[in-house]
Amino acid sequence: MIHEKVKNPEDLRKLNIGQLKILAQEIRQEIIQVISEVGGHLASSLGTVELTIALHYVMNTPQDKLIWDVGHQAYAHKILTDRGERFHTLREMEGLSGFLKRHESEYDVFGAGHASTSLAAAFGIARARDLKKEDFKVVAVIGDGSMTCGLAYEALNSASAFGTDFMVILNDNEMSIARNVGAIPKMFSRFISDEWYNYSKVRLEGMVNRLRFGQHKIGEGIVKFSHRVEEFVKGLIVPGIFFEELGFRYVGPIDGHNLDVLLPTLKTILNSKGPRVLHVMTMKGKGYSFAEKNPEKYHSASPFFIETGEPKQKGGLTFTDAFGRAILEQAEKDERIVAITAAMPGGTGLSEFAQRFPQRFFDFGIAESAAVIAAAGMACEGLKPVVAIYSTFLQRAFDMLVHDVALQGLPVVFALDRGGIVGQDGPTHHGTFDLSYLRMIPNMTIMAPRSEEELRNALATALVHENGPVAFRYPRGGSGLKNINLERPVRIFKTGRGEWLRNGEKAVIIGAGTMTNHALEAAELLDQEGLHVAVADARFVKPLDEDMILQAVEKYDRIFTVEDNTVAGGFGSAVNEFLSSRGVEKSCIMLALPDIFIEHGTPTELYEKYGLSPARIADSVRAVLRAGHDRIPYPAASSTKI
Ligand SMILES: Cc1ncc(C[n+]2csc(CCOP(=O)(O)OP(=O)(O)O)c2C)c(N)n1
Repeated sequence: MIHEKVKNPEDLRKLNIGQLKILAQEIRQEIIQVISEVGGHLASSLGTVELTIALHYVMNTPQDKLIWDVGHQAYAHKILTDRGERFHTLREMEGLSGFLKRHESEYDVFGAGHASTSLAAAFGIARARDLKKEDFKVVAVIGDGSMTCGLAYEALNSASAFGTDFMVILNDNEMSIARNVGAIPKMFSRFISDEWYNYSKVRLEGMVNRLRFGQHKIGEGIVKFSHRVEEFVKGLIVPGIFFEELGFRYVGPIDGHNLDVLLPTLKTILNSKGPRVLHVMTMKGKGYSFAEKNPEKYHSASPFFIETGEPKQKGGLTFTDAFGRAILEQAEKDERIVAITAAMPGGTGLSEFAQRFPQRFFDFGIAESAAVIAAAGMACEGLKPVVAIYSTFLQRAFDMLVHDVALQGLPVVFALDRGGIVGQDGPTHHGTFDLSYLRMIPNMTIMAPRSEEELRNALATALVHENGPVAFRYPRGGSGLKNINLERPVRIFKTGRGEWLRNGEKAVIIGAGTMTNHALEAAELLDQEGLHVAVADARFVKPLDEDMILQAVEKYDRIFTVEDNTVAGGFGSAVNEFLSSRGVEKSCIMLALPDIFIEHGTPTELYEKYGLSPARIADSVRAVLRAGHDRIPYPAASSTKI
């Protein structure tokens, strides 16, 4: 196996083109094999195997800087940069990260997980190089999906104004997670369907095929014919008028799976100067037929059987499913309801809504900020916008929440999926800041439903709320609770009212969201030891159920709060702020995530590590009640650095 001998780009550069082609096949098999076991971003990574090989081959990495966008397409990059032997640990706790991480490898030049950052990062690195009078190449790879985000254009705008010497690879597979949306991807595909392109492609392939890649002579071959490729390259500029107008030299599109074409073209463009774009066509899922046919399904796959493509485990009802159903149910009754997503129609449960109400469905692409402002605009005109975004990606639109929605008191509903710990996608994807960043915004109402049924009620409640925005956040997966019935009549919650779930003797745990379920389980464990604690569901993180908290203070010696949000400014913080504002001497003991970036691992592992599993909650309560500890020590700040 060639790939066992190729540990890093230096080894790679010793291979000839025939060996590179075999290596590509081997890496592809390795990716399919490992992802079928551990799950992960299969389709995107299969699409970039040749591109990765070619880039490391022609660039002098790690001295030259290669910057990937999102980082979900970088599995081949990991395998080829001294991490091949650990690749099977991908996404496992303490194993390799599923994204890019500066602290994992010197080849991971810029950490990523959120989209559309690579161009600005590359610009910054290239400018720093120039100021320091250093000499290396900078290449940023960005997907067509990530080009739907304004950040990419902000970077292009500055980069060309400074005449920055760096190269952009537009990795175009005509897909975001779902089919790409909007005018810009359409423009890219016009380049491809151009008759002129087809003519040029034939010309380039003919020319490159005539290059002689004899054993070990690939470098020579490229140099010898580079002037002809250069000539050809000039001819390719015509369709890139868009980039050209932005001050970038445009080349392409070329076939991103054909090393015979990729290598000489990359080399030539890499060695030229100024801001430049190479447009590369790739196929998402390339080499695994199920993923080629259904790239959306395999964008982020859970473990699957290679032969059938079927998932190894079938899940039950999820919060996302319940949200998808609940919004359909509401939309049938009220035609002012519109649904908005930012490139995640499937992930947020809106696929069926999109089919049923295409006129009332808006996918903005990876443009969370614009999506939120547009929702505010719709609310101005009396529509009822429901913005469904993952908690972590709404961070992108923080100012829009403040300035465009809350300040104007507009009734926009935010359905925040993937709140709390998401698991193996790790620190870039955990939704562990939302209660804090939402709570500090005036006019904001925040709910945290603890079950799929509560989520349905939370949506109904949010839609009748007319004074300002309402957000409700819920985790990845399902609550696993029995007796969930999504057919019962919906309940409109009284704003700022929680619910007592069980009585106890000395202590009470007040939970936010699904952590309330962990609290209930913890209480059952403690029952067995003769310690009876009460449990309440806060339901609203803002406004707080102040009466409930005051009752808790009166009735119980000890009050605990539990949440899967950072301890900094979250639910427990809110309770303590309230207690202090009322001059209550007691404070609550906050069971929450520590003020660090939480690493990747399964939710079960992470709840256990950070004291939020039922058993660990019970440990904390026991330590306070039995041993008289006053504080629960947070785990040492071994913060994950990305
Ligand atoms: C800010 C942000 N919003 C949403 C996502 C979720 N997301 C991950 S990859 C992706 C699609 C990216 O498409 P593209 O750049 O074309 O890469 P491809 O997967 O097609 O290779 C999306 C929407 C994200 N990572 N970051």
